[in-house]
Amino acid sequence: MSKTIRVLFLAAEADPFIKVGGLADVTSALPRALRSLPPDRVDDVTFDVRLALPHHSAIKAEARPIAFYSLPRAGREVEVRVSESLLGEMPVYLIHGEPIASSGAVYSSNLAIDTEKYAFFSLAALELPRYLNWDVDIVHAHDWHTALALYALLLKRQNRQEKPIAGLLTLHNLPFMGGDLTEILASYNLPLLETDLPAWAKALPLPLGLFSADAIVVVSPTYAREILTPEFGCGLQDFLHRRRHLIHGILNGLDTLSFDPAADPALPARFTVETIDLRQQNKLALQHKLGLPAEPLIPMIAMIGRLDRQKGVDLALAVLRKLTDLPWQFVLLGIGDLALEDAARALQAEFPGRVRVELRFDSQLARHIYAAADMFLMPSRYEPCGLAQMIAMRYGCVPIVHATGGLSDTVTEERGFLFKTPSVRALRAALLKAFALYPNRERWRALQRAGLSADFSWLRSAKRYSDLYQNVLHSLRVQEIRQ
Ligand code: NHF
Repeated sequence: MSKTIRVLFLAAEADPFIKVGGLADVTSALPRALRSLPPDRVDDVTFDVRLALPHHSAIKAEARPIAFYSLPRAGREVEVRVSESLLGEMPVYLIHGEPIASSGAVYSSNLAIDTEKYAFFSLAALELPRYLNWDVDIVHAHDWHTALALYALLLKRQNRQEKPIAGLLTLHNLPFMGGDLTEILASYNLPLLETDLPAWAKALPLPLGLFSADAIVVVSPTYAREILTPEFGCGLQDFLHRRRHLIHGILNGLDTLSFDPAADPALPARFTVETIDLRQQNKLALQHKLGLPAEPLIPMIAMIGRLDRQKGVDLALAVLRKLTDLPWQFVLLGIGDLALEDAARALQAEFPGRVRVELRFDSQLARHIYAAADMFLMPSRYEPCGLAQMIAMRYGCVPIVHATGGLSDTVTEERGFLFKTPSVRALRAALLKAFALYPNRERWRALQRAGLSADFSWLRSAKRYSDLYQNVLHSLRVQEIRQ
């Protein structure tokens, strides 16, 4: 018998509505991949997945009003206005209300304001299915911003108010846990339950979401193991260890239709595994565009993304300074930490003939760089999944990465270079290895071909989420029968 599982995704951002980081790629691609899964072979299951986002002021999408209700708070009512937009065929609900309107940025520098805004969003979004008469089975929250919804769901379940709904949390970045909820919970008349969380975490959104979730997905199998250790567990490792049976590592996918070197309009020369020699034209075009010497055989190293200590940008800049007796060119694209931006500018000023630093967000230039450079540096100190290394491989740019999180799970020695500690020394050794292999065209091509042929599609991840949804609903039913 065919069955539809209804899932409401809750997220702070989703491409193309609003995008700050990699989270937006996942919350845009995964629900659509789930919706387009062919019906399950055995149970004939399909997914009606929909997405709710805060109606940030920067969102300009067309939307039609569909619901209007209010949340009781400290003796008054806070209005919630919801409008519906579409992403392909998927309904996207944009939730509007005073706490969202009064805070301009998606993420501000004021954690208290963000906590207030996302608490309102989480609680308002949780009520939405009732107003839509949409009989939701699973609420799927992402990161700290929406984790409170799972806690509120658990409270409802304890009160046996409505049909039990399962709660799933995908963890994209453990260190970001949100701000103190003690007063906010009280104002919405929600109790703070006794939990086995450490004292400092008892009233933070992400830990409460982790406590409440029926399943926790971590965006790569390696990061799922790493968060159980003191080095990566951010103080929650013991708490998480007690829940390890609920934790699943599922690697993010890549939008392989959009990131396709054979069809990407941003590339001067498009290519496939068979015509990989055409890549050379992209390199020459990029050297020309950026005013670097047109040298086809010099190794070109690239780095693209947020300029952040997490990403190891400081390590990359330090290493290049130590390797100036070797020929290379370096292209850096991104924005972020002001001190790192200054350090990058300083490197360019010192080596104007071989370094180009483009301090901006430019997705078209990024695609050109992926399709032109020879080596892609990603010395992240930790990396829950990482997307750039997958794009790099798909575009024939050989990754050199710290063996952590999703980098370990996507970059193999057949496709790139891995080093074990995030240090200048280890990164230098890995770069030297890459430089030594680079002149061997056959072996270099083999690395590129292996990367280009790897399967990073969302279909693979969506199938794993589909199995997990079904298992979670099954256990919930079993729990209900037992109670
Ligand atoms: O890819 C989306 C992204 C990850 O490693 C990335 C990160 C934040 O740090 O899951 O979330």
